[in-house]
Amino acid sequence: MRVQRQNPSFPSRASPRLKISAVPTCSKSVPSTWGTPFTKTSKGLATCDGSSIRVWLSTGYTMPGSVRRRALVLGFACAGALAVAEAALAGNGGLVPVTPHSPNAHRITDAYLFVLVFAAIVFVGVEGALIGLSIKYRRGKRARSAEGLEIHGSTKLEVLWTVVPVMILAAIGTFVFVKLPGIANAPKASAADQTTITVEGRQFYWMFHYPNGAISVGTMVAPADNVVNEDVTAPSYDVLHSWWVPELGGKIDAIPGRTNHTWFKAAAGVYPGRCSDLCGIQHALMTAAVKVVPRSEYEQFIAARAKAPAGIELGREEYQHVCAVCHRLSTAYVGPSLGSNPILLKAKDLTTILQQGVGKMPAVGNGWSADQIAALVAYAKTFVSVSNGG
Ligand code: HEC
Ligand SMILES: [Cu+2]
Repeated sequence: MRVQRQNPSFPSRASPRLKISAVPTCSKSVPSTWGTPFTKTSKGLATCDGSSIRVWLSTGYTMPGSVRRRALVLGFACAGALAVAEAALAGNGGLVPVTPHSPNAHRITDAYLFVLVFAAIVFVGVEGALIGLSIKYRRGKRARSAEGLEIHGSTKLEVLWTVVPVMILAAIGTFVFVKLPGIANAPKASAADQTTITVEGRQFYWMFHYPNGAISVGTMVAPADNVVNEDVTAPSYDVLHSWWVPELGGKIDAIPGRTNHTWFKAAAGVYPGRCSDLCGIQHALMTAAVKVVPRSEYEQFIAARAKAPAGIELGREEYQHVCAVCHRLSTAYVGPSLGSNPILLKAKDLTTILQQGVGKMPAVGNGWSADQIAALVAYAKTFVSVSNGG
């Protein structure tokens, strides 16, 4: 028997519970007034499957038990997977940041833990009350149409849940404002106990400039137990990046044409960092390392770099942190393979490509000095093999 379609007319939402007795439990005799966007299936009529909050709201219709159970299991499975994924990624239980190794990073972790304690108490309190009260006041055997308890205000409770949050916020605010200056401002240090390194964010690599003019790419070398001031910037023609070495402090934006300041003071060690702004296609490979070494070793390193600015070591860094992000030697990747490309051996041609870009390749070497290009050529000579007659 075909049911003549009519314009949908929703049952009133004002008293949905009264409609219950009229609602069938399966689709065989679904009233044609259910012709809502939710129930217009290919069969043209409502079905028992799927969930529609609208239908529920307007009718009080409840999903069959099996559907509800499946949704519940799925929900728990998703929540479980999420919880485990976070822990697996973080490697330290997923609850706290990496172990800090610089005074400013310590303060950031302290602030995080301070807030976490309140958040945990509030979470357990609110969720506990939610679950407990849901169980305590569940419908149980009461009729579906029975009205719930009518509850009037509780002055004591209302004062409590106004005053306690205000006190929590005041405590957090005070704590953070006390800690903040120690995060932003580097401690005073004598000239011999500090240095300033410029951190330049570029698509898709980090370049470091040292006080004596030396340059490194991808790995920053810094003196141990000294205050290291970082001037973080990006060239005016580049995009936004964000310098982040979690163990040594917070994120700081590398903004084209501007300079932001941050600092760290760490014991010897290697601390991984990365760009934390989505800055383009190979953003995920925009990684870096901060290698903290004894002051004498640091002095040696920058002196050697400044003396031989076209050295093969710089070339290797440039290739690995700039070119290898998009190129492979023998297979095409984002760009064509470079293993037998003669351009890499000719400083002049290479300069043109790196400073102006070519086709879809951005001008990754814009602003590089002749020495920097010579360093890349020197390194390329160790792996590029050009067949004769090519
Ligand atoms: C962001 C990705 C990216 C980076 C980084 C990159 N390239 Fe490229 N490169 C490309 C793409 C894409 C092409 C293909 C350009 C086209 O023809 O559209 C290319 C092409 C080339 C070519 C071939 C040009 C030709 O006409 O034969 C050379 C040589 C080259 N790149 C060298 C380099 C070197 C050296 C570096 C490192 C300093 C580098 N590229 C870094 C993406 C990149
Ligand atoms: Cu970036």
